Amino acid sequence: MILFGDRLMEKTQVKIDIEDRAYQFGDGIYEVIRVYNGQPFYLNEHLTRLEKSAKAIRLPLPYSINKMESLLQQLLEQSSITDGKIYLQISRGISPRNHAFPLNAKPILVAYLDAIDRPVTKLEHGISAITTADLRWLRCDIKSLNLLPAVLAKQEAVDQGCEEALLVRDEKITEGSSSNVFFVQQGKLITHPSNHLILHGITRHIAIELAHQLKIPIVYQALSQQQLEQIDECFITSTTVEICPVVQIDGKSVGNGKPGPITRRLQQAFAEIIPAPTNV
Ligand code: PSZ
Repeated sequence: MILFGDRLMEKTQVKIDIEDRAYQFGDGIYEVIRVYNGQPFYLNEHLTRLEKSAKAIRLPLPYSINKMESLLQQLLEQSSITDGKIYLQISRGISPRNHAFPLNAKPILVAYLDAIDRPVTKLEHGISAITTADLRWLRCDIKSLNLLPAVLAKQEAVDQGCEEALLVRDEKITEGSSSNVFFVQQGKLITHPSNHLILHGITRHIAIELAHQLKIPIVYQALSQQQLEQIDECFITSTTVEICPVVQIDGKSVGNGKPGPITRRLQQAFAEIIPAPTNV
């Protein structure tokens, strides 16, 4: 079932208009929310970020945060899926094609739930990454539907047999094509400051909180591509990939080529905050 506006309907009943601005301009915003054991994970944080993205592109949200929470709850309750991800997008609406904002278009919410599993093999053994140019715009903090540069970067990684592309702007690594990135050097975590050049990932924020709890020092600094030579560990974070070791970058091993001890401590701490099944 798909949540279309404030109604649940069969996927085959949903009609997307060819003049939907999400379709023609990528004019909209989205969120991906993890569901563990029937419970949306950090839902408030995702909806707060959605609200910020909406404000940044001057898109009036069609429903209040409370209303969206209850709609998403309905989406979860009618589904047999207990472990998955909710994709939620809001388009600026339907109007004859014209770049300027339409006067009377109504923003359209679409959300659905897909089953997914934790990426256990990647979490255990780590992934490989490449570096490539960050060709995105200057408001990467907005979770906008315009993903073409991210799509191209990810495909470049896949073409080289890798799982993620680390993006480089002005010789500095910003983030992954669909993840935030952290490095470990001499016992310290290094991550890009949360400015307009990166998405302020919810999982990044969780990793930072866990690092504080574990008394792992954090430096908010962009790592240059040259400094990659000196790092001991690397991991990426995202809603679906959680805290995932990166063991190879551009064909070179990170550290000894195995997930490092600080990454492992953070992964362990993350596993402990995943909601357990509730007894019914
Ligand atoms: O299922 C997937 O492949 C997902 S779910 C979320 C993402 C990918 N990526 C979100 C993301 C991103 O697109 C960029 C450019 N930077 C960072 C992230 C991580 O954000 P959170 O932790 O909020 O998912």
